[in-house]
Amino acid sequence: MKINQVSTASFLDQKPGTSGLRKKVTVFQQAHYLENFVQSIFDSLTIPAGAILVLGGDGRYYNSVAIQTIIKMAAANGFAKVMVGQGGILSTPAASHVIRLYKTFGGLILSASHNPGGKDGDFGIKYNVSNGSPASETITEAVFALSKKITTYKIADLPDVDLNVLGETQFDEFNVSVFNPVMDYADLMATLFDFEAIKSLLASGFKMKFDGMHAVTGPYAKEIFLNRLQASADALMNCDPSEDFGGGHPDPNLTYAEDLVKIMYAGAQSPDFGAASDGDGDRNMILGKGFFVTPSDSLALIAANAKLVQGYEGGIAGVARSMPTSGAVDRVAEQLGIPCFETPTGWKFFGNLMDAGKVTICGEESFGTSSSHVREKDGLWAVLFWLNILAIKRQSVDQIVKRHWVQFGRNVYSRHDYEAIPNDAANSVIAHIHSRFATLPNQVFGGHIVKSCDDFSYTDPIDGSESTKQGIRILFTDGSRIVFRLSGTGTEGATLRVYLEAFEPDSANHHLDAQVALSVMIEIALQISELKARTGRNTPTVIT
Ligand code: G16
Repeated sequence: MKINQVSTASFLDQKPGTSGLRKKVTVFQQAHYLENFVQSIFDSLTIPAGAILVLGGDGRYYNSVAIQTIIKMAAANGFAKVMVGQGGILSTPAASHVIRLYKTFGGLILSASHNPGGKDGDFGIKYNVSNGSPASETITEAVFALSKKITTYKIADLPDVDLNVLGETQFDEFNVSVFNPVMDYADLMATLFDFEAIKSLLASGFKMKFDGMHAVTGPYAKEIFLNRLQASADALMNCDPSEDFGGGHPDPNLTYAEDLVKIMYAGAQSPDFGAASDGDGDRNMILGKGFFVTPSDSLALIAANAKLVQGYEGGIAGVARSMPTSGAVDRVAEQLGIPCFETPTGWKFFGNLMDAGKVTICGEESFGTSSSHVREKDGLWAVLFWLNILAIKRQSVDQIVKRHWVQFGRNVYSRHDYEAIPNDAANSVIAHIHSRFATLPNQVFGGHIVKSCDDFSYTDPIDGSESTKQGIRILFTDGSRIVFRLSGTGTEGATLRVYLEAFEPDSANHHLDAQVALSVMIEIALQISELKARTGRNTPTVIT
């Protein structure tokens, strides 16, 4: 096997964000851009003899080109074997599972998640370590530092591998295995959930609709829902992956999963349960008939009902949520007498807690929920968890949520996103709120008294690492809260996220629409931040 050492010049913009490096496809298509980043990852590692690399992605445009390059670079950098999902397909949670199951060295997942795909869309690459978790900030910072001074990369002179044919190809000491990306993951789900109970729910006239958003979960959904749970074919929509996600934006929320939302809000004939997943299969949205379950409530409900589900019937050790996620799960943890951890945004912060056995279930307001069965968030897992709860309770989705609120109170919650605003404008909003930190406490806004404000910092309780500047919190004496944070996953300008929360113990008010119930908080957020004047935006791009 001939190994070429190729001269290159560094790019200075290869800083990984919340979840890996995400850029426009055209940026990745620049000569040496992908190679530089992959070599920087490999150079940050000590690759032992016999190391196996798991490789795959969400099937978006440029996926298969990048895979062929990475296979050749892995061979040149000392990996003994690359395991690649057939067709280059591998959902993020399935990749995490396969990394763990086969005790591999780690994996590269090619995805820009919920961001649009196609020639003019986004591409991304993320490195996951041997426990299946996204690499820590320490690793991603090291990769970024190396990417700024790289001068050469290594690539083997090998022919392309046919990604569509299952099986092994040997090149001298190096092996490429094209494997079925669905089966191991589907088998894992069958151990966690009561498939017989879900099957009888689906056979009882209960109607579900799962929207694959033309993204990676399609093949997984077909195997699990059609083959194993015997759902009818019309339970699935948009389950054929395409390179540009059917021209859509594969983000499972009320704005971008528009077709599913229409079906679920069509009145009496709507299905009983609706769900969607994103580009790489780690996000989920849960809907009932004309009813949206906020991701924060979904997390709380899953934790509260975990004992009903076979994989968790022994109880859960603890829960964790990202800081901007509502405190609904905290109330459940308190009642269960288990710890609840508050981490910065990003799944990578949960890995250590899970490895240490402190946390079983965790989630984020950004449509992510999962458990220690993998080290990633897991869209289909959340959908199956809900179906399992529904199969046992035999109540409607909205009944289950409303009864939960009666028991625990309702953390009314909403997120307002202002997408693709100029970086300067977004930074000026953040700087302005910072400048008010000293004077905000004790001020009264719309009857709410500011208790404190800060920029969230986190010290990992396991390895002691510090993460600072993780979002501005304005906390009120009555338990309400406003959080301002800049997204770390966008590729165009800045996305400013405003997270709004208020606690409502009185069930007489639980029927209120979140935007109505939070209207005063929304006004306060706009007033304190001067967002409209500073960004020129009068309304959010997305409200969830
Ligand atoms: C990624 C991370 C999540 C994070 C989300 C939102 O999700 O994996 O942990 O909550 O980004 O990040 P931000 O608010 O910075 O845009 P995904 O689904 O894009 O991989």
